[in-house]
Amino acid sequence: MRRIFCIIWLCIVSIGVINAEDGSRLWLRFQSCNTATLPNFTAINGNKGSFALQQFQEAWSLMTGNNLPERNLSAGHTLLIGTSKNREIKKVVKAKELKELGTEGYIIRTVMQGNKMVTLVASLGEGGLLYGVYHLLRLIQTGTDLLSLQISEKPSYDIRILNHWDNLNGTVERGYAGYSIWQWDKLPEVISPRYKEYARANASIGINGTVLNNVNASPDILTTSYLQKVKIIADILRPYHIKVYLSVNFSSPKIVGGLSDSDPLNPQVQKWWHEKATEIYRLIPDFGGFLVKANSEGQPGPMDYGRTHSDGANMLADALKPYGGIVMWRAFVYNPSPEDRAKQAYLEFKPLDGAFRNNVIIQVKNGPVDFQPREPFSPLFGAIQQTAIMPELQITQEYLGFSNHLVFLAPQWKEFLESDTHCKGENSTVAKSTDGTIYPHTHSAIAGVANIGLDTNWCGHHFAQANWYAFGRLAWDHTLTAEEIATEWIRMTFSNEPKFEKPVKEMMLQSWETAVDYMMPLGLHHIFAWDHHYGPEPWCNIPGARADWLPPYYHNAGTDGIGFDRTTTGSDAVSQYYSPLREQFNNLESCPEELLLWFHHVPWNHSMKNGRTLWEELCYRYDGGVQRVREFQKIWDRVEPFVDSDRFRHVQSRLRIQSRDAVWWKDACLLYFQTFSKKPIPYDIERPVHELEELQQIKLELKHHN
Ligand code: BDP
Repeated sequence: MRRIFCIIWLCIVSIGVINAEDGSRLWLRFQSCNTATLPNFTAINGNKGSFALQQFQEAWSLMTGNNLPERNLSAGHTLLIGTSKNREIKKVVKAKELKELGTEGYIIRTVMQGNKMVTLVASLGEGGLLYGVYHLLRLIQTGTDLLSLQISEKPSYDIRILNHWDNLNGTVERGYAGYSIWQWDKLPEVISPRYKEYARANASIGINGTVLNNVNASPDILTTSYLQKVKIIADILRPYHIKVYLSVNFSSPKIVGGLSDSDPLNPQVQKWWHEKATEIYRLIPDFGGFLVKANSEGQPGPMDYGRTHSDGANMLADALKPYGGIVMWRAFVYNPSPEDRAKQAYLEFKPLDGAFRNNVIIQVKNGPVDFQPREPFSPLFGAIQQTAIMPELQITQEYLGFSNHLVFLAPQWKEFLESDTHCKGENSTVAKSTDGTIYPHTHSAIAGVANIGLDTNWCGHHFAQANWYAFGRLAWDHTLTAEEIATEWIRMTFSNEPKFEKPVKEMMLQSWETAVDYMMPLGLHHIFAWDHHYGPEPWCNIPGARADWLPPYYHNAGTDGIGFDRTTTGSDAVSQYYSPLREQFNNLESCPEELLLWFHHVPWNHSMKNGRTLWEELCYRYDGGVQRVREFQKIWDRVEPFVDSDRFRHVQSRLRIQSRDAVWWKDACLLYFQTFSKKPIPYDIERPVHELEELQQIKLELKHHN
């Protein structure tokens, strides 16, 4: 009776606040007015003092107003949460089963014991238990029937890590959700409540590591006073099974340590790193390790001293080794040279395959150039065999409309993870070549550049939360489909109402291809405005600037056609791929049209598979992108009855911006490329509403850009 009263009361309260949803609770709203979807648990039991059990109780009391009574298995339906050491668990689950799933894996099962019903969450370790509890809570939140559960899970990747590009002064490089959540100036004394909320959100999706600071790293992070602040954060994240890592500046021994250089072969330098590692581990015994951007975009590195990437990485790896730490060494390298930028990382790293210690992982962006709206996968995937290699995805939308555009990235990441590298014949996907299936290494890992800031809703755009969510879910299980992930997220973040879920899901699933179409269809890339990467500037030509930082380098538009010739007669980037991919990409007819202008310089009159000329197809793609954003606006307006008014209005106004931006992209690109193609824009598509000259005058002052 009391429970029913509480639920009614909670419903009244939540209806009262339904207009005041601010997105701060992410997908962990635990708001349940619908008693029908709540399981009929009557008691809870498990390891004494278990953190996972506490987490369940917290969520349960948000949903029902009460904690579940803790008592031994009794009549009714007991929830049992325990590790393999728990007596009750031992009765139902074989130790071998749990062992096979490792310390992060878990089993969720509903069984009958006599007349007692038991739903159990079991794992070898506390980490797995926590993940199991969040899985169960997800099932409850999404309205799943718990009566016949038979779940066993273990993660695809060992290390599932966020990379914050957060600077120590509180700004966030390529961050579009306000200032950094790490309030360095207030630490170690003042502890923001956000740290704990952050930890819980990450734990709920299986993220188990975080790099706190920008890859363009300030050496200050390794000073003792900063390390003491880092320790506080690590202490807060620890119960949530999240390890802290740091980006380090390769010149730290010289800058922080006062040494004469930072040469990795200098014994003084090696000693400095060893001592630094000892200091760090004294403060943070489970410290994860270092992330390093070296000899890339002006950052210092071993090559400053005539050494190699492996000399640099191995020196750091040796310092961390005694404590179990790892080095994530980035392969994002390119120089102003006549060589195609897309080829450079491979040229630099492929010869070093096998030269790295086994606690080094090479971190490679999904595409060979940068985080463009669409790229082929980097040819390093599959090609590096003796050294572990980890994908780096970009959650923050640096190249996809910041926090103004609704772009759900799971489809992009799925396309990447499922790309077949052919490194060991057919079905050698990127996922399998990095998760330990094809090349077993000591560690497997995947990183995502975070989109989190101090904004109330964490990510700027309410729908950008879905990308944080999707990254965690895919890192945990890369076989999940984008649709499954969207379903879970929509149900927990907004509503289980099918009239909301269905259209919104369709919109999310189309949103990435839509953005590709209104920005850079058919393999176009990097035609952004100089530096801030928001709007279109395919014409951008700054005298004296590095060619590979300018759009014409990538699109090569001329009266003869458009696109980057990376075939065997061009830059020959195709040859960095395994057969039969290299032949497929090399041939104009077999190259996937989505990547056509990435690999080929194509005449305007080239006939596409649907019979249109390339020029016409380009026009239809841009226009299609614009039209679909307009559809998104309609979809969103129609679901208004199912959304609280704050989030409704917020998303509605962002879609208006996106719609205007899509037209801006279309007009800018088509009018500019038309100066080369000299062909009319097909008459059945929308006419440009801007003048090219007008668009060329736009110079955005973007306040979030650092
Ligand atoms: C580019 C970003 C730049 C980053 C760099 C990197 O524009 O801000 O520092 O990548 O990943 O995409 O190191």
